[in-house]
Amino acid sequence: MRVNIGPVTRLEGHLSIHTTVENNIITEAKSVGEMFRGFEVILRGRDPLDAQQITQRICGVCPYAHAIASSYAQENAYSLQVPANGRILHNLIQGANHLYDYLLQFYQLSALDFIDVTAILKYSGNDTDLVTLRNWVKRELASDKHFPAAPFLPRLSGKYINNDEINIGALKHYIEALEIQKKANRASAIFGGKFPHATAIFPGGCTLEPNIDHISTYRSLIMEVRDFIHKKYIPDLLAVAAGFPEYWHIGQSKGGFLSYGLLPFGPDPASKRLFAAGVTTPAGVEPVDFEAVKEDVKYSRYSSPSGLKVRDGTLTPAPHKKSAYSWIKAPRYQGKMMEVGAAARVTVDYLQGNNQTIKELVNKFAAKAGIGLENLNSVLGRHLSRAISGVVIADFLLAETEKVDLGSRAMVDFQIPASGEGFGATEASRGALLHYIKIKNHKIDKYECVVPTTWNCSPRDDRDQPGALESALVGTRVENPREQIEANRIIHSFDPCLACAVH
Ligand code: NFE
Repeated sequence: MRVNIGPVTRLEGHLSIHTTVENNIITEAKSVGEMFRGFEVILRGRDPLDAQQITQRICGVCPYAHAIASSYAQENAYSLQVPANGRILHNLIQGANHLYDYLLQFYQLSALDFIDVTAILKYSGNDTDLVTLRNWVKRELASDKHFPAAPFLPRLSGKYINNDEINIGALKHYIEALEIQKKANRASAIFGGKFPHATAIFPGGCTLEPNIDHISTYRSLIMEVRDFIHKKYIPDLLAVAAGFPEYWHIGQSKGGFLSYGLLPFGPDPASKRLFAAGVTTPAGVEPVDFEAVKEDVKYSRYSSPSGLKVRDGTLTPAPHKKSAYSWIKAPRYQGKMMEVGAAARVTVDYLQGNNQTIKELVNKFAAKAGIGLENLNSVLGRHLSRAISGVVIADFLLAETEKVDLGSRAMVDFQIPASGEGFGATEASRGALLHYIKIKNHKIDKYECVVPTTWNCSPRDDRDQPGALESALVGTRVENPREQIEANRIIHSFDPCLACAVH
């Protein structure tokens, strides 16, 4: 039986999954990116300093990651020495965006796959938000007219958590999380200028000169976010995990893990990072080589050559290409499929022995759940990895604020050379993000972005190997093949962003 799930909701953009189901098992899955964008084409011939602004418009969720990757790439191309303050402000902007994004992903994009919204019918308190929600849900369920209580109902059929206290508590936190996300975004905007699409992130630092008001407001906002992560997000996630322990084993991708590392401790992006870079192999973990990244297009709607290295990348749309089924390219590392994202970031860091706190948190939660490191490659593993990342990043950001040298510049002066090239790599919330810039006659000659969801939601490559999400879906048992709540849980655990994937 063939079932097309799509467009999948509770993610960014236009993703469909074409599944084949036999005897309630998904035997084939095709990840279909349904839209073309073409930012790399837009960038050609422009002033290089447009890049960190224009690439932010790839996405309204992770714009800062694109600005940071672009800034690193340009700093590499211009041989810039960034002042310590500049890099700290980059970190403060980018790190707060990760915190916002993890809360958005858990509460708004995933929690309702597990939490039973109909439990709100039993709510008898007088919290205004919950009373409103109860009335919406009641009206939708009681009437034969359709009053969708979006985004809560309608929903897919399946098992949900059977505990009113957990369900109603999580629904309350769902609403509170929106306010907390706003605080994380305000924190980013203190130094970035605004959310989304920061004006102040530049190669060479940050155009804002930090003062004590900036620092103290930022700290108080991050402390509130941190408090919410510890007191609400983690307990809610653990309650979901306790109700669905089988999801430590469901949704495993069948390739390796790739992470570029996140949040450098020093001004040079090559300095030690809070999360280490690396690529997993059957033997352990190895350093990353950007030259090993190539993008295949056998099943992508492009007529440009397949298997090109990042520095050689080109983009010629071919909407009617016969073999193709997606607008997403298929990046591969040494020809192998990789999963990127929080689980990759945490696993790579753990295997590198880079950050002791990450190791301790993984060990603590793994012991509690009775799982091992390898179970981070699962639906719940991806969620847990985001929560662990949130804990570590919030503490890092507070420590970074102590290092700001008030009265010192956050930006270096520079001239753009007539020609040059550079790579910039970071971790967006959804994973490994690489930008490449080539400059000729003071203009952008080539710009390439290899983006997290391009890895995770890629179609098959030239050797017919599936992408990470495709591989994670195959073999999954679905109770109701027409709806596939199980597949939706897997898709959401990757937190796809199709705007980024097709860029
Ligand atoms: Ni549009 Fe993004 C992140 C990037 S994902 S959200 O995180 O880069 O492909």
